[in-house]
Amino acid sequence: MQDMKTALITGITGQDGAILAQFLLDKGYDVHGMQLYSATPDTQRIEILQKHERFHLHYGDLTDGGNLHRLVRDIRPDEVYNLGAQSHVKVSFAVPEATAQINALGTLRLLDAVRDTDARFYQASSSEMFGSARPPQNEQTPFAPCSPYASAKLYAYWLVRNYRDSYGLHASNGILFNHESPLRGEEFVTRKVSRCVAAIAEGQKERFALGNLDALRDWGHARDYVEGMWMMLQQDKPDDYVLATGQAYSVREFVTLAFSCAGIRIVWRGAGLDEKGYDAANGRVLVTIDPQFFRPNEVNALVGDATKAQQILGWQPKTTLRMLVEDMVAADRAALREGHVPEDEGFGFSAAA
Ligand code: NAP
Ligand code: F7E
Repeated sequence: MQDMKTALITGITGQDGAILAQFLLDKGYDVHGMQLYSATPDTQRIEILQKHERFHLHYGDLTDGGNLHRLVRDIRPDEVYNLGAQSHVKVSFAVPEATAQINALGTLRLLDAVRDTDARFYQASSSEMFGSARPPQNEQTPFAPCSPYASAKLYAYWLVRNYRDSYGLHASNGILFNHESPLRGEEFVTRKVSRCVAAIAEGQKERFALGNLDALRDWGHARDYVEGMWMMLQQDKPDDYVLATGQAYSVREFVTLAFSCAGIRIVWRGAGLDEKGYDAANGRVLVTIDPQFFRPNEVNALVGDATKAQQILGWQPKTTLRMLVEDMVAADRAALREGHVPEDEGFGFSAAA
């Protein structure tokens, strides 16, 4: 095919990498994904894509500059999507240096590998960079990062702008607010909740524990957001865009909604560490608070204003929070019925995380 484009995606095994890969394959792209070496690889999200003739996997690592240069030289991508990251905010307090190596210097290495090519570059910047800045946040809001994760992402954000201004690189920052899906990592709050609610609804679990229920987040569906990433690279000029729904919900509201999707009405009683969520039908405790899930520093409220993306890209989120939560809870219930055994409380969350 004459006009077939080639894309290189770092972080292909993650939520966004897998969904973006599918999106680009559907558009006729040749998709190359960079996969980290692991003795026990988890390629579940891309299993179905591996059968596709236009899907190719390469070992690579954002901490290895030579490897990135060779990949870009050999693949000669038209578009590079830098989605690879240590993406967990709380974990970044435990491994700040590794987070900086991957998220900050990793982006520098990849930009340098792309610098002398015609490839267009997408950087997975994050609403976390706004940190303690007052919502709603948009492209003009001053950044105030509150974690090693956010600080590393901010370094990468500025490098993208530096490379764009200094070398004329078509490099754009997508400043994305939280986006979720049934493919979301199990350590993020939405997926932890959808899995636990599914397990409770299927009679396989009694209750689970969470951290800060008051945090406000702007949760969208990842499939809407990967389209926005692609739209940014189709523009004549590179730029930076916020993608968000503009709607804020607390973690508590998310949990309430998830239970309602499973036909359970939850009521909240108590305050602070003593707050609990009860099954309104029988008084059973469903949710407790465990300080192990608190963070050294919390981002209280992230709510995005995506007016610029709407006006210039024509981007609009298509999925409501209710649709997203229904999708996630239904997928986790179906997985349990197919025989996936739920893990212990915490679902992969160790005290260190
Ligand atoms: P994710 O599921 O955690 O995926 C991260 C990916 O990065 C995984 O494929 C992971 O590989 C890979 N990775 C980790 N260390 C790496 C390294 N040293 N070199 C290369 N790749 C490495 O994250 P996501 O939710 O899809 O998010 C995609 C990107 O968007 C991330 O950069 C994230 O920080 C950013 N972001 C996400 C959101 C959101 O709400 N999802 C919002 C804003 C920005 P393994 O699977 O082998 O660990
Ligand atoms: O936490 C609170 C927690 O870990 C959301 C990443 O994709 O989005 C994500 O970062 C909120 C926080 O996502 C638990 O304290 C309560 O306030 O799901 P999360 P995040 O930190 O917002 C941004 C945009 C990114 O860029 C990141 O890569 O939920 N919370 N109880 C909890 N969080 C977790 N994980 N687990 C709990 O038990």
